[in-house]
Amino acid sequence: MTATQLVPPATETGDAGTRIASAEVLVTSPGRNFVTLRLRTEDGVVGLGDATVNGRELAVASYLADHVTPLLIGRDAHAIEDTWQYLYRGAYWRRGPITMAAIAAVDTALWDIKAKLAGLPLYQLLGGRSRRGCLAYGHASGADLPELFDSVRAHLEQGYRAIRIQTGIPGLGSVYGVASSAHAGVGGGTRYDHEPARRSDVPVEEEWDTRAYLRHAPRVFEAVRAEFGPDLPLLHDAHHRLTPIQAARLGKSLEPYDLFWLEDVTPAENPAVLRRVREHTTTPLAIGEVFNTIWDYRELFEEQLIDYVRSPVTHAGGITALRRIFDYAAVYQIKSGVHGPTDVSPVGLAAALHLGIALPNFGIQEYMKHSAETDEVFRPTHRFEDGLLHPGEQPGLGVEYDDEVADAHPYARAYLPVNRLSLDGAMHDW
Ligand code: CS2
Ligand code: MG
Repeated sequence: MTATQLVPPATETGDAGTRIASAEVLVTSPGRNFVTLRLRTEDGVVGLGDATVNGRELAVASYLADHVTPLLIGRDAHAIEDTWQYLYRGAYWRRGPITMAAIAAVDTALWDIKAKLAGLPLYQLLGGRSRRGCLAYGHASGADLPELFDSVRAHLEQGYRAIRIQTGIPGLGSVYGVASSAHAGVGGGTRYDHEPARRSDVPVEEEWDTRAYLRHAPRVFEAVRAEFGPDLPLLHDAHHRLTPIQAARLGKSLEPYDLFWLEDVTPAENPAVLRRVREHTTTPLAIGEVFNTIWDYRELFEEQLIDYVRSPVTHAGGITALRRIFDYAAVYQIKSGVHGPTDVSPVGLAAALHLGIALPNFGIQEYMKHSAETDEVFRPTHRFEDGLLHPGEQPGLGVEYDDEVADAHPYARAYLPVNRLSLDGAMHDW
């Protein structure tokens, strides 16, 4: 090849056996909906990627099946970076959750294949192990303090070493992130899985009152510290519901209770407002579960306005893109805090764990535990021991998709809830 020739396209490189021979978009609903991309090379090596966007699943399935999978056939499965750029720059319509989840699925599946071809667990290709395991946090919640305390105790018994705290608010009905009393525990019949978009024709309507919340939150943390002592790392999610000045007040009022982080205090569209919050409080801030690209973080990193990055592999363009985000974050002493509710599939969680165990600036991993039905479909091999998550030693991601079990759980339309103000019923952020 002469110096003026273009790089050969990925369809002309690689051994014949490593070219992509098939690309399937798989939708299943073992209790909740998941979208998975499965790539297979000519030699029969299989890679999986998670493309689930909660409550909008079929949009990603169509983006992949109608516009992306036809482009993958014949490409060299080894050309991960070129394929990423081809799908991102090539589409012209960049960014956004649907596009980035689709690219993430392709990227993750290609890393799975590359690691299987190398005969290594994926984390070995990302630099190898940097720690014994990934510190996980679980979700404790309760309609009131006694229920919340029971839920915290149940999590401690399960070995969690860091716990997110959400509670009901006096005077309000159902509130996001709070399990009903029958489901406040974890494990077995009492597992907490409030987050899934509920199967219904219209979203459930929840109720909100910011003043009541701002009054109640510090009381809850005061009570939890009094009951469980000063050591336990505690987290809290404000779910994008506050104005900057309300967020500043919340951060300040929670300072005595030494939070590990306060998450998503303001809406994601205008991240620079966190300057205002930062001026007023030393409570550590986390954001990013609905961000999609490295550019969304630029001001936040360069001005050190946050402490933890919440993007998951699934919604930020895959392992390739998230690794770049974390490297950029490391320049500013900012750590990972990867999103891991049950709507991130076991494939997305496995990808996060392989990345997390290798990362120099790993912080914490959210871990809600998938249902037994979900694990029957995906057969994950990661382990949770003594509060730490381990990606396992299987070549690749360590996840296998069981078609027979998956097909027994067909897609069912489901929606995330919406949120209305108690005062006048106006729509509010949820
Ligand atoms: C939540 C999520 O885990 C979290 O921090 O904010 O459960 C979020 O509500 C869902 O993933 C939405 O799909
Ligand atoms: Mg959150």
